[in-house]
Amino acid sequence: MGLQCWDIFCTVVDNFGDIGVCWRLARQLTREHHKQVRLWVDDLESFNRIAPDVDPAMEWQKIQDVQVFHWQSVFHAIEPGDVVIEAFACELPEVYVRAMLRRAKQPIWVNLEYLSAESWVCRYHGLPSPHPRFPLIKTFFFPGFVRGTGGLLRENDLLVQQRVFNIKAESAFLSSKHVPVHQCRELRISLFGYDSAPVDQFIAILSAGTTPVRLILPAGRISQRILAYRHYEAMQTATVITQGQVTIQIIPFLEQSEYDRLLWSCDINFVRGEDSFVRAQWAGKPFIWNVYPQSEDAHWHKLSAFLDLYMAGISRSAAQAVRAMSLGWNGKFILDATVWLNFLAVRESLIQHNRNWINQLLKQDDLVTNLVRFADNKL
Ligand code: TRH
Repeated sequence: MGLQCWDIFCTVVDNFGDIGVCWRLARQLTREHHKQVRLWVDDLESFNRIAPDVDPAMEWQKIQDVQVFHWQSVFHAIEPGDVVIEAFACELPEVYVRAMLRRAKQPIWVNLEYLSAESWVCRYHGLPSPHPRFPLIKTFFFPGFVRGTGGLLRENDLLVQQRVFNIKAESAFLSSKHVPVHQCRELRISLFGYDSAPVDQFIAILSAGTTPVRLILPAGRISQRILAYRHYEAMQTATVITQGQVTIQIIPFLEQSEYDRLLWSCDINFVRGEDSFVRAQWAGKPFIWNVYPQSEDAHWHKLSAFLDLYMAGISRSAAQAVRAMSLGWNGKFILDATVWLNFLAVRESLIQHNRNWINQLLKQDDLVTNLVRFADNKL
């Protein structure tokens, strides 16, 4: 039998989360499970931001053993893979679906959904959904934090890699990004968030505080706003602005595995969406999540379900501090210095809590292992 072939279809709705997840998934399938992977992506420019080896001008290229295809509006019929992942309900090309019908053995068709900690996820994970027109069935696969869901993305050597990332490796990484080594008492914070996050307010709070802070932002919309407001021009390598106790450092947008290193190197991480949010949890440092804003307040349910799950077993003061900071950061009320200082005060207990949280997450298999097991049982 030849190598099992997996097709992953990904449309970049906006931002980097869709391709961020698909790229990890593709690499892990290839590296750890020896699958032949074809990754179909409609926006190679965005892909190139997180994986600079990707050439946006190429229709086909092989990167880290993954075959990357530019998914264009005209899709030529191909022989479908054994397993087909439709990421985030992106809708497969009609010609591809028809080709699936013609295969002697129908491919396993999985719709990979967005991550949520809401309780309904366990009920919907693994449900089959018959195609409205063709005799094909797709299965809904929901990532999640608890048993009974599809699990989270986690490479099998991730925690080992984190452990061997010692002070020396950290300094080498940071100096390659022109970030100086830890100054005495300085708190290092990474910031990746949505435009709507109260960043200016946060900077004002940090600036007037008593703790020196280095706020590190990979270049993006927030950093552009910070620069425009202060009539600064971004420098090629690193832009540094000092305001009271805070030093804002804008670094170039990082390659995806380097972004992990940034999370490992900081004392507190502000993350967003789905993928950076999960990576911050594995990093084990205190983190604040900027949830992707959705219509009908769906994001508030997501945030609250996650906080309930994540904070189970934590002290009441830590829970209150994390909740207040999370709600303030996500715009539920005005973020003030007290909220921030209360969060800072529980930092040590959060580091301990995050170890327990990671151990709890480790009780379930990772998303890719679960997907492979699901497909193998069907094939
Ligand atoms: O970019 P996002 O906001 O993505 C979002 C979410 O996935 C959301 O659920 C989805 O609906 C929406 O997109 C369309 O945030 P996320 O998920 O954290 O993805 C960011 C990716 O970018 C992640 O893989 C990490 C990567 N990244 C880098 O590679 N380098 C960087 O410097 C930074 C800041 C991020």
